[in-house]
Amino acid sequence: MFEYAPAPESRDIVDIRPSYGLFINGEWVDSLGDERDKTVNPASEEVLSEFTLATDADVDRAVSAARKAYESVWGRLPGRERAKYLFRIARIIQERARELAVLESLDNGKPIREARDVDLPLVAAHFFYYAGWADKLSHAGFARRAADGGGWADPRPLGVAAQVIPWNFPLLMLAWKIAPALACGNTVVLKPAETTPLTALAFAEICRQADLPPGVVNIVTGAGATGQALVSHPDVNKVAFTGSTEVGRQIARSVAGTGKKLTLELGGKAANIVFDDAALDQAVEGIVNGIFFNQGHVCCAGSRLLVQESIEEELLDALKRRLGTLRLGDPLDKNTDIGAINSAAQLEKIRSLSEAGEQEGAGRWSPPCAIPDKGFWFPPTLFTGVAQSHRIAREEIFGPVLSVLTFRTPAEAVEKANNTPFGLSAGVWTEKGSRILWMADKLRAGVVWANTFNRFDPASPFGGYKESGYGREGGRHGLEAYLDV
Ligand code: TXE
Repeated sequence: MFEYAPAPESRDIVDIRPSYGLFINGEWVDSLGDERDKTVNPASEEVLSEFTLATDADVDRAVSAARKAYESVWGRLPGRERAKYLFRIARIIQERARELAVLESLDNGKPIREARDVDLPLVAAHFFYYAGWADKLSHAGFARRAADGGGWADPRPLGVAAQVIPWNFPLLMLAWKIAPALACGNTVVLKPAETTPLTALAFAEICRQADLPPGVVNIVTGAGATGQALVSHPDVNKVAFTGSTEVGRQIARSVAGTGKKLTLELGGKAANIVFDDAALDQAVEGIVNGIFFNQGHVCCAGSRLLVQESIEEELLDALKRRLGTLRLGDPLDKNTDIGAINSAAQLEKIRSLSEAGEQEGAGRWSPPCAIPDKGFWFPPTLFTGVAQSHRIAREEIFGPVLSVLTFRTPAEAVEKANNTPFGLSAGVWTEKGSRILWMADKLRAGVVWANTFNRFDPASPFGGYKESGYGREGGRHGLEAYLDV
């Protein structure tokens, strides 16, 4: 293990209230019920704040506020006016980026370096990107003269969007959902995850700072029951969900036949495929980034390494050396590579699937790694000799655990990569351009990265095949999910 001088970011720059209400119609309001929960810092188990578990009646108030704002203001505002608000929000996020990064790191457990250098720049970029679209929806191919000359196809917002987001990228998932919805003229009721409500609540304040008209964005906190009340509210026109495949299925069932539009971004079990001609040092960095970024709490994480048999030993040696340099610990320390697991429940899931890996006969390896006494932690872990039938090769672990499988030919790599109920992403490492194109064509994944991994851009559509969900977020395709024509 390497020795580092600690370089902690200051937590004094964030202002966390002891307790939060709901953000409805531009105001902080108390719940009509009295149920509350606590959000904790997963690195220390210290209580950060209390938040409200919104009731059905609270959700109803939020949806009514969103409806009123849609009918009276936002749905009628010219795109160039909506753009001004979105640009303003983007700039405020940039100005407050350091504070928001610390808040995210405290509530989620992610390393501050990642919150600061990845999450926050992408959050601002999404608002800038969709601000740029708001005044162009009547052009750029969205509005079209019908082919037979008989009329116009005109893009229209849907109305009220119900958005339910997970805990792995709390503020970034909020940006992915709110920015395109507002750009298209919809209003929003968003529910953050129960373990990470704080940046969504901070975003409510940003809406006030940006003078966003009341009711355009409403934030209701709560657990699954609040999410269920929100997505099944009869006055909602659009449902957008990111989370587990199981809850995605339930939501699809509850939305079926209601006329609501639905996009689902669910789990994954991505293959990161390394050929024998790949630049190995670069591939090792890509593998580490693919599975250990954000503790592996990433829907598109490269959780299955498919390595060409002839380089397995060499690659695993290099990978183990690299894993020995990863530093696990205080998420607010700028040196930290591996932060805390977001919750006790998620830690339990990672543990139990890892135990299943051992029981099924895979070889388990982790670098020497001191685990802090308090908080939820899991060391970077490799499983070798993994068979396709093993649970660790089939189920989403959503933690810092990599399952290593081998292949001989490109065709075998494709077959193994596609042998999963999921289809969100994949990575290919090779120096051969023709092979990259061939693989990208054959892989049943919404995103295929070549000689890189986990690279995001607001202009690129993101979403899955099969049980990874449907619909796309990001780019021009992300707008279509919030428009009727
Ligand atoms: O997800 P849930 P959990 C996967 C990952 C993880 C597993 C469980 O494998 O280990 O899911 O995580 C809200 N109606 N992903 O339990 O329950 C909930 O309050 C409406 C992949 O945290 O799906 C939260 O806001 N909403 C993933 C959100 O759904 C409901 C990200 C996600 O929680 C609801 C997260 C209901 N019936 C987990 N029940 C990804 N795709 O990135 C819960 N919620």
